[in-house]
Amino acid sequence: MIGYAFMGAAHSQAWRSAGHFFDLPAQARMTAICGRDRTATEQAAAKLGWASVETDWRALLERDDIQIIDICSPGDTHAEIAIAALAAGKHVLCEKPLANTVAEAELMVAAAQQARAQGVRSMVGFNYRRVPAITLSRKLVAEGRLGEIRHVRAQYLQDWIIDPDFPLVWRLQAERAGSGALGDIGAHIVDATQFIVGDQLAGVSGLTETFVKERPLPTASSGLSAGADSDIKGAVTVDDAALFIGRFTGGALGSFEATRFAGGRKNAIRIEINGSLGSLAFDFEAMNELHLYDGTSSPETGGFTRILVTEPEHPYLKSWWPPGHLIGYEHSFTHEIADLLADLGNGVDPTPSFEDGLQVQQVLAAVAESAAGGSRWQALPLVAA
Ligand code: 4PW
Repeated sequence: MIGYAFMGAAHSQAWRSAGHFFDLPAQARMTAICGRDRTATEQAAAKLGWASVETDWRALLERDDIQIIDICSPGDTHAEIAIAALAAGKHVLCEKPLANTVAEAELMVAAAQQARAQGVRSMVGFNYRRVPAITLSRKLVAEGRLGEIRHVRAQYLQDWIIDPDFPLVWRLQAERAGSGALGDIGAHIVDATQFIVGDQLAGVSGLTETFVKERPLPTASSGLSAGADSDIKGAVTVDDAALFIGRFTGGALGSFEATRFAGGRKNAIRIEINGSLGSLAFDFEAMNELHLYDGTSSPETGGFTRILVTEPEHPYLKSWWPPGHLIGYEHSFTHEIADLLADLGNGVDPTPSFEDGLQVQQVLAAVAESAAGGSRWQALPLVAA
C-alpha cells in the first residue's frame, strides 16, 4: 500500500478485516506500506498492521512477495504508479478519482487493458458503491421497482474548509488533487448515481466557485483536519463547490451538488431517485437505511417506507452481525477489498474498472469545462461499461 493518511488507514482496516468476515478464495497478507518519511511510515506500519516499510514505491514493484498494489496517495501520483505497477505485473487498486486529468486516465486505461490480457487486474476505489443500501438501490432499480427513471438528485455536502484560515492542504491544490469538491466528492455521487440507475450521463452543464481564494500555507502535511499554519498565504487553485445538471442516456434528468461549504454538513451524501412507479431516498448520515416509495401501493398505506438495511438478505450483511446490528463507513472499504480479493481469487475482472474511472473523469472534466465557459452544455462520449 502506498500512503498512510486517511485513506491509507481506511484501506488498512479493510485489508485487516476482509478475510475475517468474508469467505474468500484468496487471502491478503499486508506485506509492505510505503511513504516518503521513513520514521512516519514505520509508525504507520506498526499502527496499521503492515509487515515492512519502503520509502520508494518503485521498490514495491521489484518485490516478488507483493502481488497487489493499493494506491492511497494523492491524485498526482496515481497515473505514474498505476501504469508502472501494471507493467510490473501487479494487480492495482487505485483510490478515486482515478486521475487528475482525462489524459492521465486514458493512459491508465490503456495500461489496464494491456495488463488485463496477461491476467493482471485493476480496480478504482469508489467505496460508497459498497454501502449495502446503495448496492440494494441498484438491485431495486434493475428489478424495475421504480419503473422508468425520471429524476436523479444527488448531493455530497461537507464543511471542513469553511474557516478561511484553514490551511492550503494538498486537497486544495490543483497540481496535487486535480480539482476540489468536484473531483474529491462530486466523483462519488457521479459514480454512485450511475451505478444505481445503471446508466451514464450523456451531457452536463456546470457551475463552480472558489469562495476563499487564498489560504495560509500548511507547515506540516495535513488531511481533513487543520495542521500547523504559516503566516504566508497561497492561492487556492481548486473549486470549493461544484453544481451541475445532467441528462442520462436513458432520459433521466440529474442534478448534482458537491460542496465543502455546507455549514453543519460533515459528510452528507443524499441521493434520491424518482421513477414512474416509485422512488428511492438515501442519506449517508443514516447509512443503514433506505427509503422506498412504491407508487403502486394503496394511498391509504402509501408513502415512503424505511428499510433497515441490516438483514442477511441484504448485500454484504450476512457476513456481519445478527439482524438489526448496524454497520458504518469503514465497512464500505472492507466490502471493496473483499470483492477485490474474491474477483482476484476467481480470476474475474473487478469493478469499478479503470474504464469506469475514466468515464467519471470525463464527466468531471466536462463539468469543469462547462463551468469555465459560462455553463455551456457539454456532451459526453459514451463509454462501454
Ligand atoms: O473520498 C472522500 C474523500 O476524499 C471521502 O469519502 C470523504 O471526502 C472523506 O474525505 C474526502
